[in-house]
Amino acid sequence: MLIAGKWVFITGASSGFGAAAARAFGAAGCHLLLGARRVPKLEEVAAMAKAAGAASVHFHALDVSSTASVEAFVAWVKTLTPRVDVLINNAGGAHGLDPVATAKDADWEAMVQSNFLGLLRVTRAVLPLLPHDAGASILNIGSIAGHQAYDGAAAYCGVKAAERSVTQALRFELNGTGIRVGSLDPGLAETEFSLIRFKGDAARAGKVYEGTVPLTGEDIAETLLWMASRPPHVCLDEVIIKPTDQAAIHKVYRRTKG
Ligand code: NDP
Ligand code: 8X3
Repeated sequence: MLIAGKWVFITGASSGFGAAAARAFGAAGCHLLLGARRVPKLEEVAAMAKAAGAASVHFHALDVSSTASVEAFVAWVKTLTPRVDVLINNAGGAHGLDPVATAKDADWEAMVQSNFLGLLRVTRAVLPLLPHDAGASILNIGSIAGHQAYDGAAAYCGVKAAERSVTQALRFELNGTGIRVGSLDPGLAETEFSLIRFKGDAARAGKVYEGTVPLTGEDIAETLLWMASRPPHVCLDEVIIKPTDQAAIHKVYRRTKG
């Protein structure tokens, strides 16, 4: 499907996968609608996407944990375009790596609000703008954490498992509309993810990727672009993408130095 000229809304576009997706969809000639809380970062991403060849780039503050913010964002979108062709629900991440016994309410709440309720809120607000029978796509970012739980990540794994359920429910609800719904579920990828999880501890975040070759934002962006540009009758329901070095959550090959 020709993706040039399509309107693409990316949540969490200020860094990582979202920023890389802005550049990739921009290079493909799309109109971009970018949202996140850090507006100065969005401004940098927008300039990069414009330089890459985007048809137009628009950005606005968005906090997916607030219904008022989501509704204000979508009201602003409606002043620019009557339709959104591709919605990428990417905003989210992990907060902490504590076992249930010592985990903090604030971390749980942040993960539920952004990864789970945020995805629902944004989708509800954008659904009226998605055209029927025109190859529109809702692409949700899940994780291999939604397939396999691990220690210290009960809440994060829980919200990513919930993302899979939301994707599947939407697939049922939208059956017959021609709107595609898919989940892209990555493994280890080097972005700001671990820095946020470990509350700015760069040394601890760096250790997550030490000695191994993780995925990059560009790997995810290319896959999203491929999913959104399949012919309209093709829906990639669920795609798992992991580094070659990662056979499973706990099985990551690490090269020793020297
Ligand atoms: P980053 O931390 O680099 O990016 C996260 C993005 O989400 C930022 O743009 C951030 O923007 C945005 N965000 C977070 N909370 C909110 C909020 N309440 N409202 C709006 N935007 C928000 O990490 P990644 O790019 O790696 O993460 C993107 C997605 O991919 C997440 O859902 C994550 O769970 C998932 N994922 C990541 C993997 C990895 O290993 N990196 C693997 C599998 C899945 P801002 O702070 O400016 O609001
Ligand atoms: C991010 C991948 O394995 O760090 O969702 O949970 S993992």
